[in-house]
Amino acid sequence: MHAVREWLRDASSIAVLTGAGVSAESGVPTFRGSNGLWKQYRAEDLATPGAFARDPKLVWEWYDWRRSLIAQAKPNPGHYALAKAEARARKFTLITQNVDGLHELAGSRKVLRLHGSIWMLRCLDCQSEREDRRIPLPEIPPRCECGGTLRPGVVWFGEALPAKIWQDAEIAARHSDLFLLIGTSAIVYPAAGLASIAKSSGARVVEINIAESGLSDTIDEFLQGPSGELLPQLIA
Ligand code: BV8
Ligand code: ZN
Repeated sequence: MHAVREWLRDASSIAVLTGAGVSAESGVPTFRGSNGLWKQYRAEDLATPGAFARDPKLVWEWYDWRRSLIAQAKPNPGHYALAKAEARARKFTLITQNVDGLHELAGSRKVLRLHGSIWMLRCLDCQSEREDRRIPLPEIPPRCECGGTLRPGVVWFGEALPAKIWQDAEIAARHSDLFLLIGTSAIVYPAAGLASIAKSSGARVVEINIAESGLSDTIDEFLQGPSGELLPQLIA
């Protein structure tokens, strides 16, 4: 812990990848944990374009339910610590797989949202995008003014990540000398690949998680514990 605090202080360029684990202490259920969101469903049943085409109502009911959970969630001390670290660091890029918007709520200024935002809706027909925070949504599936069907503004399995955002994330990982991997099972790609991009570019990689992840054997330092507790200690 002490060494990592020094690395944080001395780093010239920090990149961070967060996953659902950083929002767990805000009461937002993770995907694959014991009370995982996907326990009652399988990812391929819901977070794919095929699932939405087959049953937009089911997929929207799942997102509407998650939106109602997230609307009550507050950023936790881990989110605030990352916002503080950004303010203090020379170069700091926060990359998240989360769609809950809690990093922005905690004051993080530059957030690369690899998988989009649960608050954004996009029209399948006219492609118009809008933020809509109404919970519950007035109708499921929600409709666009053009008459088209609106989908959640998130990246589903089998869909490409937003090109510019992915490019910025890769550059940040490549140019980092310290890479923090926080609260992610590191199963989903290409997001999880950022850690090895950082490592192969010479960065030190530190993982913060309550349990081992898919990448735990490739990292330099593993800090076991809840991110809401460890991050404030690291970024005192
Ligand atoms: C792409 C949607 C190509 C938004 C998500 C076979 C078929 C099809 C595709 C694939 C395939 N094999 C591989 C793939 C690629 C696929 C993939 O990686 N699949 C995995 C499952 C093997 N990836 C994709 O499809 C990506 N796109 O490859 O496109 C392409 C290229 C060009 C052109 C066209 C296509 C798209 C991936 C995005 C998928 N969308 N979400 C939403 O509904 O949220 S992914 C979903 O998983 C979430 O976004 C989530 O963020 C992400 C990762 O999960 P985690 O965040 O890690 O959460 P998890 O629950 O897993 O883990 C929680 C962790 O926290 C645990 O480690 C736990 O220990 C820890 N924790 C818990 N509490 C705490 C804690 N840590 C600290 N403190 C705590 N308190
Ligand atoms: Zn439309």
